[in-house]
Formats: sequence, C-alpha cells, structure tokens
Amino acid sequence: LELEGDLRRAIARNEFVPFFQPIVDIVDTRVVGYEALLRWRHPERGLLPPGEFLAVAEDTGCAEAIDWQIFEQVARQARALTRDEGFISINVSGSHFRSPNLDQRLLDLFAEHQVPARCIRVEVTERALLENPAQVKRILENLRHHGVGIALDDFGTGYSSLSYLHQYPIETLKIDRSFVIELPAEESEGHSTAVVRAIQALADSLRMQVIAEGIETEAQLRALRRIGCRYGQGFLFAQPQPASKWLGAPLSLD
Ligand code: G
Ligand code: G
Ligand code: MN
Ligand code: NA
Repeated sequence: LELEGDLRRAIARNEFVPFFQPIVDIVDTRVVGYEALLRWRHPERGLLPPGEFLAVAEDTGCAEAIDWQIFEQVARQARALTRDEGFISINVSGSHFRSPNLDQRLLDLFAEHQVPARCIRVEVTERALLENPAQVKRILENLRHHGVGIALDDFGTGYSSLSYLHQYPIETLKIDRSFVIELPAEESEGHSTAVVRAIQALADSLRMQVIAEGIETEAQLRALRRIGCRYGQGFLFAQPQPASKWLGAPLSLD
C-alpha cells in the first residue's frame, strides 16, 4: 500500500500538526477551550484533513505514532493557549486504548511540560469504549483521578447504548455535527431537534456537560440556545487554525 509508506515517512519527518478550534460558551461566546485537530502538512499535496488518511493509519498501526506527534505538540503549546484557565481537548484513536500504559504516558508528558491535568481533556468515541471496555475503563478512570477531563465524541452516531454512560467517568457529551446540521431554522421541531433535546435532557440528569459540534449558522445557534445547550464549536465561531493564530487572541469571539 503506497499510503502506508507515505504515512511512515511522514511520521519520521514530523509532518503531522495540530490545528486548534475554539470551543465556546454559546451564551456569551467566550472561549472556554480548544479542540486539537490533526492535519498532515503533506510536502506535495498541502494540508490534508484526517478523513483522507486516518482509517489507513488505524489499519496499518500508524495511528499511535501520529497521536503522539500531536500530543507532544499540544503539551508544548497548552499553557500558552489555555493561560492555565481553559482546556485543550485531544482525540485518541480507538486502537490506542490497547496500550496499557496510555494513561501513565499521557500524565508523564503533561507533567514534563508543567501542564495541569485539569487543562487537558481526552475525547474518546463510543466505538473505542465498546471495543475494549475493561481496559478503556481503567485508563479513563486513572486519567480522571488525576484531573484530566473525559468527553464522549460523536455522541448519537454510534451504538448509543445508554447503559455504559454511567460506567465510565464521562463528564462531557459532544453532540455530533450530523444532528446540528439538521436543526431547523424555525421554531418547528424536526427529528434532529428532538434528538438534541433528548441528549441535553440526558446530560442534565447525569450532570454532564454538552458541546454541540459543527455549528455553522445563526439559526442553528438559536435552536441550541432554546434547547439549553451551553457549549459549542463550529465554523460560525472559528475554523481550526494553528496555535499561533490564537496566542494572545481575545477570549471572546464576538
Ligand atoms: O478535522 P476533521 O473534521 O477532518 O476530523 C475528522 C475526524 O478525525 C474527526 O472525527 C476527529 O475526531 C478525528 N481526529 C481529529 N484530530 C484527531 C487526532 O489528533 N487524532 C485522532 N486519532 N483523531 C483525530
Ligand atoms: O469527530 P470530531 O468531532 O473530532 O471532528 C471534528 C471535525 O469537524 C474537525 O475535523 C473539524 O475540522 C470539523 N469541523 C469543525 N467545525 C465544523 C463545522 O462547523 N462544520 C463542518 N462541516 N465541520 C466542522
Ligand atoms: Mn473530536
Ligand atoms: Na465529533
């Protein structure tokens, strides 16, 4: 496979970089954190999003090395970006939870760069939870015990078995953008509005936070505010950008 060779070369040349997308309090558009999003600075093809290579990276066992390239850059940039107040959210590949020392390696990395654990959040997908439940539970509980936040990514798209929600130390549900995109412009309640409302009610009763992903329009923002969703991210507020774009930026986006 040609892409596999390209991936291995790119890992050796450190071509993977994090871009950062603000996560905002949608009531006052204050920035509360950033999600670190993987990009490949390809020497010929330019900036590539993960959709173009992440599946192959997972299948060829390259995903862990790519994750670590991102984690190391996040660790170096986290204090300047968060000013020790907000948080940086990192995505962890599902296959990565097979490494029994993932938790300790992450804690060591952040300690080495004096990044407080509370300034880091780990995003995990439903699929990862179900593939290796006992080990994922132990890793997430240890991270949580040290103060790292845990968010469930792409919520609503996977198995959405509600039984596991309280079995893991999850504090935040990220509503997948496929629901946000379909929020109606008017007061009428469509299918997605009902789903988002139900996720918000579930999160409220479990005392979890909700972050809506992929907010692109004012109408979607209004719908989310009506539902009582507190946090969001999306092109309406900001595109993912290199850390340099956000350093010294005001903490409010309006
Ligand atoms: O940025 P983009 O919309 O193309 O991201 C597509 C998918 O890639 C998202 O589902 C996201 O969770 C995943 N992703 C983004 N950054 C990372 C990363 O650093 N590591 C891993 N494993 N997945 C990521
Ligand atoms: O799966 P994950 O949620 O981690 O993916 C986040 C991805 O969504 C990122 O790759 C990011 O580039 C993309 N993204 C962020 N905001 C928007 C948006 O408003 N619209 C769309 N279509 N994609 C977005
Ligand atoms: Mn994510
Ligand atoms: Na997501």
